[in-house]
Amino acid sequence: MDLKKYLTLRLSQVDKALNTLLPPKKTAPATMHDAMRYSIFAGGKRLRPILCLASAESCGGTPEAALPLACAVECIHTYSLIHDDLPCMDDDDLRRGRPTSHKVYGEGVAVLAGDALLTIAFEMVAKAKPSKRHPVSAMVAELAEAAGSRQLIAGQVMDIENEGKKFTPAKLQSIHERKTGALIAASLRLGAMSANATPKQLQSVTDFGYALGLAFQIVDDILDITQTSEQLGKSAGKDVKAGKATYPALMGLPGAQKAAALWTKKAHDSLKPFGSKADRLHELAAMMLERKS
Ligand code: GRG
Repeated sequence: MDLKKYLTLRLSQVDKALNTLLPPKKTAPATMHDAMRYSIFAGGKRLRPILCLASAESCGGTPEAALPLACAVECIHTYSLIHDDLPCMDDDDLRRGRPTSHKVYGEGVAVLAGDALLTIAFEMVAKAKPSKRHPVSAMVAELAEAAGSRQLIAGQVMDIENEGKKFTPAKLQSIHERKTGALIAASLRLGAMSANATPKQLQSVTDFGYALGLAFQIVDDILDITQTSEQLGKSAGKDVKAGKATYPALMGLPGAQKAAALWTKKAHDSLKPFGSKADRLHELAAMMLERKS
């Protein structure tokens, strides 16, 4: 199957599963379930869940077994976007081509929709089946750690605390390892765990995830200055306006493009132990470097 067909197939499997796993729109309190669904089904690229499913396949497992875990990482990701867009954080009006949650539902409901997506993610993990090496408790711990105060939230705190300050490349990297890399790595690790991955396979997908996460973030910084808001479905040019430290600001556009290619190469190299079993992950990494939104 070519990559385009693969992406369409996996995206529709993820969306179908999310539709089943999330409470129906009219379940009370209807505003809450409407708000959760509004942000989840706003048209995200579903990169993290697709990486989760592809990782399971590379480790010899099935996408079906990884599906609740793929949905869980998407819920965490969407919650982080809703909260990141709030007036008390990045104060953004546009996300996934639509007005942000707080613009439509008000701040209170938007905060709670994020909280509810964060919470239901763990309900979804609890529905996953254990593999021989990896009990469901290990999967819960995996996601909690990646989303928690030492990783995803740590990245956001560092971002807030360092606003307007001078950055070294090392500092920027450590923020993005937490803010972007940890959830991408956890997506791959959870897929691998559902497929009974060996410690060696887990290490490979972890290294792949962190390298890919950095490449992804550098490309994100580049797109922020080279694309329009319409193309991105979110406000473009915000980083420069907010005086945010970004890779192009630190090393110029050509330097950032080189860095993205270098991290993508590191990502590819991490998959060596898999041989051709990781072909799909290689394709996804190449696509993420070339993406335009
Ligand atoms: C508020 C708890 C909390 C955390 C915020 C992840 C995060 C930390 C903020 C989101 C904004 C941001 C710049 C995240 C970095 C990762 C990133 C580029 C996210 C956008 O991901 P895409 O492009 O989005 O995969 P779609 O909409 O396609 O899913």
